[in-house]
Amino acid sequence: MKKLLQPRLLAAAALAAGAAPATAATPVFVNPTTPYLSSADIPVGFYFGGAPTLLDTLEDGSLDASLTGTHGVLLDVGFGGARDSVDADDGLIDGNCGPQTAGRCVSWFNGNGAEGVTFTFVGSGAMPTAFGLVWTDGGGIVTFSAIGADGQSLGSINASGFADGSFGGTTGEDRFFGVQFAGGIRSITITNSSGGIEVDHIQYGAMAPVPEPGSWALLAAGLAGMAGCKRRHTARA
Ligand SMILES: [Ca+2]
Ligand SMILES: [Ca+2]
Ligand SMILES: [Ca+2]
Repeated sequence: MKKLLQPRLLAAAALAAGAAPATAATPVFVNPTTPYLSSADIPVGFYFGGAPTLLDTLEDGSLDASLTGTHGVLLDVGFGGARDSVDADDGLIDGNCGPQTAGRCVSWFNGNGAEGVTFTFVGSGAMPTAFGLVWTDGGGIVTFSAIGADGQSLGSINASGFADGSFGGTTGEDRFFGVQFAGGIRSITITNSSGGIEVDHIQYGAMAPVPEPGSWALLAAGLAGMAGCKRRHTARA
């Protein structure tokens, strides 16, 4: 409840100050600049209630049935080359998760980074309103984009400067990319401009509900009332 109330109060404060609140029609892209080493590094507030509906580490050797992956392949234990999984997937956050470490360290790989990889929601029920993954290897400029429930583009973001140039399973470069959109997200795509691309921890869930316009007015009025009470209390003191 605390996580839900805080953004509402902040938004109400912004509204009182004359700023426009976020609307359901505005996709929000998230790309932290710190490493994603385990699910504990999912950005705070990205999912309503704090946790995704699905978090696929790929460690069971398959992609969840509610998703399809286009371009590339699942890199399981049989893959002879380097794999680059999220650090904690071998049970130990130690700066590495690949064939040279204990555990499976499964990920998803496409040797053509410019073609990239796309994950599409094909499950039953409502489409996700928060959808993300973790980039674990590649090079150049990374581009993350999304398609909405009606097939429309939700836009994209670019990021660069964090790739370490190693394909040996190192994890300090690994980054979360995600998008929130109240209208529903059908698919996400990630590419990079140099070499191959590898990703892991494909995940989705629900974003926090966006208050209706009437709720904004009530919240703003409530905030103004609280400020008035504080002023009167201060005047009596
Ligand atoms: Ca590890
Ligand atoms: Ca993994
Ligand atoms: Ca890596």
